[in-house]
Amino acid sequence: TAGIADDLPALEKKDRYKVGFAQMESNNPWRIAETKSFHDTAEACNWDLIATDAAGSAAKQVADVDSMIAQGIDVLFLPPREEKPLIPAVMKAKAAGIPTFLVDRSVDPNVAKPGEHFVAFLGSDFIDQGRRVAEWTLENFQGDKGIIVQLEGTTGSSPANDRKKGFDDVMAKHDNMTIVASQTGDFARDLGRQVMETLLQAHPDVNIVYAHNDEMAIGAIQALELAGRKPGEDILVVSIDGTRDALQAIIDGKMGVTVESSPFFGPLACETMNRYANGEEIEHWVQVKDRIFTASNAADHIDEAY
Ligand code: GYE
Repeated sequence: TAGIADDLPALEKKDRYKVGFAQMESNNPWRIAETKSFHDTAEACNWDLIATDAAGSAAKQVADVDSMIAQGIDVLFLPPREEKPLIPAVMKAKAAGIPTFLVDRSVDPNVAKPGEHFVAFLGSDFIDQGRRVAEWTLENFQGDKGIIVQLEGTTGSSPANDRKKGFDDVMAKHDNMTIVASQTGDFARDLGRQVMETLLQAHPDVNIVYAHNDEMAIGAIQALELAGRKPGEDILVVSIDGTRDALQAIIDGKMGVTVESSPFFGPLACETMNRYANGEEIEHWVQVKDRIFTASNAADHIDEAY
């Protein structure tokens, strides 16, 4: 196939493709919606889809990619759980001549590069998501001094790194805003709840909670309510994703905002892969544009949420 950067494996044009999707975990609605999106796309895009679930283990995710390579996939879609541990998987796929597209998370760009080791990253601008949450918070927080607790996503993952950076950079410019604690909740509801319980004891004066995803925000709301706090009244909860439970929490007045991070990657994966097979040069970052959900529009979007 012509027109493709010399050192990337090409993708032959075929009627059907053997496609690998190496999911990282399935313990939350976001991941389940993403996997479903790949399954839903398979028929329309003429894929024989091999989908695996690494159950939250980067080591298993690497092993899952190994076994897909052994099964002779034509193309790999990989959401790397963490930025560094999945680099060997990207390198092995390239060595095996399999074009790889990273979806929804990326790897350490100093080591594995789009256009060189993998074709492209398909996903959101996580720094901008963090920035937008911070800006919305600055505009809508009612008190004088913000005492902020941050619940971080999976340590070493690109969205956790970048959602923190975007938010922290904006808040650093505002003297009335203090981040008193920032701790991982691994993007999981239950851990978000547990971490919030602990942090609430250390910082009872917290009045803003920024969670890197909706699952942790919902967990935090549960912890706050158990402790007798009133999310939406005496504490502002802000987050990222746009899940059904988060939109409902916004409608119920318990959450202020969620900046969208869509899990529906199947159609974009199909389209990008076909462009590549046609010999088109693919931009290194196929960027997804995110909406913002607040009390003014949450009800309009809850029916399409997951
Ligand atoms: O926000 C989170 C999920 O990588 C963009 O991972 C994705 C994030 C998403 O666990 O809920």
